[in-house]
Amino acid sequence: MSNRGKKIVLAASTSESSEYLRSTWRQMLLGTLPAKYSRFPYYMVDISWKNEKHDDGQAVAVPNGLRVVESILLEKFSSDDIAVCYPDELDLFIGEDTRVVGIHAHNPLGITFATDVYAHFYGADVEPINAAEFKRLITHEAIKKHKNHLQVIVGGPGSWQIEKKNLQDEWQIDCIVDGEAEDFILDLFERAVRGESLPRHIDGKSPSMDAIPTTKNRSTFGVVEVTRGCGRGCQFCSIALRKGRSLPLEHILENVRIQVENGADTIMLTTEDIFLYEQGPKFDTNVPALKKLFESVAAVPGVKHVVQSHGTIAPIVRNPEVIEALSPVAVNMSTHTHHASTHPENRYASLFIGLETGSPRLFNQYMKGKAYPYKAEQWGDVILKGMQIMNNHNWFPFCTWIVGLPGETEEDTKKSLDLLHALRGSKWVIIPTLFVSLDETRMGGNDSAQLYNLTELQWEFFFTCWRYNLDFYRDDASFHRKFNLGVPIYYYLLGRRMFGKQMKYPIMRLAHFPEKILSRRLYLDLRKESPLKVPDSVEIPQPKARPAIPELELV
Ligand code: B12
Ligand code: SF4
Repeated sequence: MSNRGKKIVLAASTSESSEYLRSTWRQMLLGTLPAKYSRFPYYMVDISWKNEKHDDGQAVAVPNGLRVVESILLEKFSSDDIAVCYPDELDLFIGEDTRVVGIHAHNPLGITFATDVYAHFYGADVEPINAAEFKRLITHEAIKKHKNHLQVIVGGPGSWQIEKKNLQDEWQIDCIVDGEAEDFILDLFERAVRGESLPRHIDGKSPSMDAIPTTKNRSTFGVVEVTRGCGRGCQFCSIALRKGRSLPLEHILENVRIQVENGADTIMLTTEDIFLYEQGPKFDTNVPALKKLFESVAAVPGVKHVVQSHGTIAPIVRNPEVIEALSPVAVNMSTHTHHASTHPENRYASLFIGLETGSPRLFNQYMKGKAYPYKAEQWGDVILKGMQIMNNHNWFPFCTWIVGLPGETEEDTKKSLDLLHALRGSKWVIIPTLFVSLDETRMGGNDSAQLYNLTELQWEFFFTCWRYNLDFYRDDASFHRKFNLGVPIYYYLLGRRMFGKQMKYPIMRLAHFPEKILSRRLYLDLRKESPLKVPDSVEIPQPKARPAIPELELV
């Protein structure tokens, strides 16, 4: 190509576009594993961030948000004016005619929940693969070479990270878009194409649902949005105040068809909470509508697999029949398999669920809407019951739990440990994360938790989670032998120096040290049964005593 380039180039990093082995888990690892060691066969897990591209060099799959941007731009610009690519192909598309480069940022520096933790185990200044790949994109020579006649716009759910780290000027970003952008994308890009100066920062607002276009090309993991927003009001969450709204079924199905036409065989129904879909008042789960959604998506010719992103656990306890109703699609058509599943092909449905804490006090303070219609004091029971219902139907959730919420006391951590003990033997993954203070949330003024400050109890919580995960996912004796030896070596060479002695006994639990020894030093004794039991049922408080839905100003 004589390189005059495309007027508009849209790009996403390789690691945020990756759908390697159809594994969301692997993509999440790219957000956490250190780039420095990425060339070593180090991680004992098969990862890659190489992506498929079309013959002309354009990307096959990029994050859904960028596909929405592309779709809006196509309302005004010709497809000849726009290219969507990964960093390695920027040279092909950026040239004399290029006026704007739009970049998607899901988690560009790896400083959000769950990711701002694990790279640090390898040293204080180690950056995750995701951050290295984003840097490779934003500092690409092709952008620098043509910067005098183009403007750079960065948007996406992680764009805030760039401002937080003061990198906007160093990376020569003209405009950072934070939040939903449907209402102004066209105007913004038209201004950039005309060479007008752009605002340095734009805060997006929730658009009306009919402003959300169907996409025109494939999204990573076959992501198809089914709802926007949430409204349960958790104070640490950036989506908390955006009211939950559903996209019309026909819009969803059109997006599914587009994914399939462009080569996807797996659809990820994407939402903050799948149970919000076509909900009734006060978060009433609409089981018939959900069933129809799942069945309609599954019936689109070419769809082989259906997976879902996020959900909350309270609706499962309130309406257990929803799990039964969705299982014929969610389990039978899942991409995930595990030998603990009783499905004939060992399939299981995954669902990302934030469990966050076992402390009713912290729960009540920061996130009581998450349990609605249950009360904060019932949160432990809701988790135990919900887990039982899911596991009985071969749903093995992927859960997160926040360590170091502001004001967390030893008593709070013990409550979390007690609940963790009771969850032993569940079929799940539990990822401990550290509290991250996001500017745009109501907890934005707090300090984020730091690994270096964790107490022995918090470390115990952290490594007990990973011990569970290891036992559930890697019950392979030779792996365990290597791993068990590696842990003390790590502790004495690096861990002790970086995180102090309070890490010692907790990390030995990860290495399967005998509980007989550990129980003298740690809070939990895993040889014993937990005194907490799964309740037969969890009663919804009577109307008068029902917890109020937290006072929120929803947008
Ligand atoms: C699907 C999904 C995933 C999938 C697929 C991700 C992918 N690469 O495609 C998986 C499961 C792999 C994943 C992983 C992670 N995710 Co994720 N994910 C989502 C989810 C549920 C949907 C994303 C989506 O497609 N939304 C629909 C599109 C339309 O929205 P959007 O991307 O925000 O795009 C809009 C605007 O941002 C803007 N925009 C987007 N791109 C661009 C580009 C330009 C140039 C412009 C101008 C505007 C613009 O316009 C769009 C229309 O309004 C969101 C929650 C949500 N509902 O958004 C979480 C979410 C984005 N993920 C999040 C996180 C934290 C992660 C992880 C770090 C792990 C984790 N703890 O969950 C990893 C990181 C992965 C990595 N490689 O680093 C957080 C981000 C928090 C934050 N503010 O930093 C969210 C918000 C979930 C949450 N509530 O915590 N994720
Ligand atoms: S339930 Fe809470 S954490 Fe989850 S999306 Fe809603 S407000 Fe955010």
